[in-house]
Amino acid sequence: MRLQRYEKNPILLPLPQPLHEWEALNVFNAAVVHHNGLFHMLYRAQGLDYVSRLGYAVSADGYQWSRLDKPVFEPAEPWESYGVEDPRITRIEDTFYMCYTAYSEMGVRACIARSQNLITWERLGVVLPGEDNKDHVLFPEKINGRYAMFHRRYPDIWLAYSDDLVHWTDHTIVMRPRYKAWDELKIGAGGPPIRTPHGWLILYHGVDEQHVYRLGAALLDLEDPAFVISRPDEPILEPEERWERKGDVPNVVFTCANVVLDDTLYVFYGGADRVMAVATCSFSALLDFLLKHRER
Ligand code: M1P
Repeated sequence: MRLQRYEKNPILLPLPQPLHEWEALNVFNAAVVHHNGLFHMLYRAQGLDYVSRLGYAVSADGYQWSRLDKPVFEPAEPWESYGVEDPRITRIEDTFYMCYTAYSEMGVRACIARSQNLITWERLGVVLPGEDNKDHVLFPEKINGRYAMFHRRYPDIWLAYSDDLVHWTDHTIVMRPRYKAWDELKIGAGGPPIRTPHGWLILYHGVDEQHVYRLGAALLDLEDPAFVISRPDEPILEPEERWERKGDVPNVVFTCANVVLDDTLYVFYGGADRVMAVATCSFSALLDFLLKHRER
């Protein structure tokens, strides 16, 4: 099972123009949500200063995008001084929550902000204080009465629970890297988990000893997402195109966003830490593939 790339990828390129210095070098690893009939994207942008800021773009079809001239989210806290990175947006009831990585001389920190309109954001702060952490993403609904979130304590994907989205407890490992596989070195969650009748469908990235980033899929128990129902051996996307192999960091496909519309799964991903792209598949076909590879 492989994702099909959009034939006119990349969908977003750096803009080396005077008004866009902040996104002159790299635009990648975006969050995307579908809301009120439009796709909304918050993408990570770097200019020549290498500071990561978040830009906003909008699209009717997920392929053609229009963007704003200025970033909508920029470093503002001491722990964000080198940038705000890799947004993952989850809608819970009427609020959008953005998980993002803050980077500074202190290291990387897992942060959350919230918004009603995807443009103006209110920070909730660092949610896993005192530890290097990233690749966190919220579930779209509470599980057994509590908010749930994946996060990455190197090199594994972890699950944690919270009553208020700020204090997180009951940390459990969900998936570890696999010995001598495409995901042997480290792994991290992709976009928000997707509820299906058979379990939570998730996408994740995995890295091998040659530092090649690929994407995989898994199915987790609805009541206890620490229980893995299916994790096929094969990746669903790996670097092949020139703009996935060459960029700011070579051989990277990295996703923070998945959207399901009718039976199409749109996977938005960064190519080589330089451009944004999209690939799709039939959602029911991916679910069938996962169910055929059930582990127990
Ligand atoms: O350069 C590849 C990726 O490296 C980091 O991801 P991770 O620590 O999960 O492997 C991030 O900096 C990510 O943004 C980047 O795409």
